[in-house]
Amino acid sequence: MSKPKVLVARAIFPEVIARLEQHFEVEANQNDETWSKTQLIEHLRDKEGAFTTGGERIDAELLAACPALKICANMAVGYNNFDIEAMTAAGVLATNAPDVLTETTADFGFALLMATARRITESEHYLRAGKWNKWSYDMFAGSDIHGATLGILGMGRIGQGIARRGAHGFGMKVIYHNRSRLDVALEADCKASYVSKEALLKTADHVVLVLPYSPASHHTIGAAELALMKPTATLINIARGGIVDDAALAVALREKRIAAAGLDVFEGEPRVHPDLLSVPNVVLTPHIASATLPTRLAMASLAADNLVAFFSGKRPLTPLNVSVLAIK
Ligand code: 8YV
Repeated sequence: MSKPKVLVARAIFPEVIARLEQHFEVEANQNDETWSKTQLIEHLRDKEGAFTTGGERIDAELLAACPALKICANMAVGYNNFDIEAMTAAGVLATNAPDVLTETTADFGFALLMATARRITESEHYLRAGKWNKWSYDMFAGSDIHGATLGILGMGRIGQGIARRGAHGFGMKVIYHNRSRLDVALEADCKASYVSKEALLKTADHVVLVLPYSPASHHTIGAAELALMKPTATLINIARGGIVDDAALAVALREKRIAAAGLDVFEGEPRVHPDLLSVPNVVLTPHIASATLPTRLAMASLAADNLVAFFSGKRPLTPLNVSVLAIK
C-alpha cells in the first residue's frame, strides 16, 4: 500500500523527518526556502498531510486548491495561522502543540520581564558603545520585580507558569484577567486574583500579555489601554503580534507614558515597526520564547505524533477541531 503524502513546510530536526519517513512519503523543505502562498499551494496540492510551523496560512483559498488535504499539524501552541472554520468546513483536521512548551515559554516571559524592568540590554549597548566612563547613583535605574504587582492578561498554561514564577519566586502580588476565571484551586496555586482588564492595567507594575490572537484580541493594547498604565510600568508581549498596536506603543515609549516594553512578537513579523527600533526603552527579541532545543524537539515530535496517529486511524493527541474526527 502506498504511504500518505505529507509536506513539511519548513526546515525541522532531521530526526523528526526520519521518523515521518517511516510512515509517509515526505516532501521536506529542509533548505528552508521562503515560499509565497502560491508556492505553498504548489507543494501542498497533492498532499494528504501538512506539518506547519505557525507561519503558513491555511485558509479557504488554499484548502480549495488542495482537495487531498486531511490534516495540518502545527508545531506551535498558537494557531492563528489556521482558519479553523474553513478547515472544519473542508473536513481538514487541525492540531497544535500545547503543553510541551509551557515552562520554557514561561521562563522566557520572566527573563524578558527582568531584562526590560532592569534595562539589561539598554545598559549593555551603552557599555559596548564605550560610553561607560564613571558610575552614577541613578545610572540605568530600573524598576523592582520582587514585591511588585504582576498583571497577567491571558491566564492559560503559560500565564499560570509566569504567575507561579512571580508569586512563589519573587514574592510578587499577582493579578490576572482572562476570558474566564480560573477555578479556586488554580488561583490559589498561582496566588493570583482575578480583576477586570481596566483594573489590571491601572494597578500592575508589570503587565505580561499571554493571550491567544484572534480578531477579537486584535489591538487589545492600544493608545487608550497604554494611557491607563502607570508611567513607571513595563509591558511584555510574548503572545502574538497584533495584540499590541505597535505604532501606539512606540509613541507611548518615546513619550515615556510607560517606562519600558519587552517584545518577542510583532505586527507583521519578521518586520518590526521602525519606530520601535529607534526607541531605547524597549527590549526586542525575534519570536524565541519557546526556543530551547529540547522544547523545539518536543514541539516537532508532538506535531509528528499527531500526523502518525491520524493516518494510523487513532485519535491525534491534540486536535483542535474535533468535530472533523467524527466525520472521518
Ligand atoms: C513558535 C509560538 O516557535 O507555539 C507558539 O505559538 O509562538 C512559538 O512557540 C512559533 O509559532 C513558530 O512555530
